[in-house]
Amino acid sequence: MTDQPSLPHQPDCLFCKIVSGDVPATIVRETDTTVAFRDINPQAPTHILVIPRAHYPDAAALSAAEPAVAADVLREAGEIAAEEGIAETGYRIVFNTGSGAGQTVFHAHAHVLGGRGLQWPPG
Ligand code: DGP
Repeated sequence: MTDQPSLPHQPDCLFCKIVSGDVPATIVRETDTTVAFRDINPQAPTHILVIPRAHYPDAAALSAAEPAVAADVLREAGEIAAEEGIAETGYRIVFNTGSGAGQTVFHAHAHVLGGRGLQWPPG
């Protein structure tokens, strides 16, 4: 049996705890590299977070270290939009990056938002 390389993990990270099942969440999809779950404080009728299983503090760090996993996150976001029925009317994928942009959880995540009209520019 070969050893699996361990994923980057931060014991104190909320989203790492969702990945491990130590914090409950409403999971909508999972892959070998990603987990998607409903946001606890939804900002739109559909508001789902897609995260890598591995801990990277933000989308820039994820895409620099693991571009294929960053692509997995984006592909999952699109699949979820189709499954949730928001693809036809339009939806938004948001990566808040840095506290000045509103990032509060420092484990890379894509917000998938839709089901209502979305304004531009965002606040
Ligand atoms: P951001 O502000 O971009 O870092 O987004 C973090 C999101 O995480 C925010 O929309 C709320 C959501 N969130 C925070 N804590 C929890 C939690 O315990 N469970 C779930 N499902 N979502 C959470």
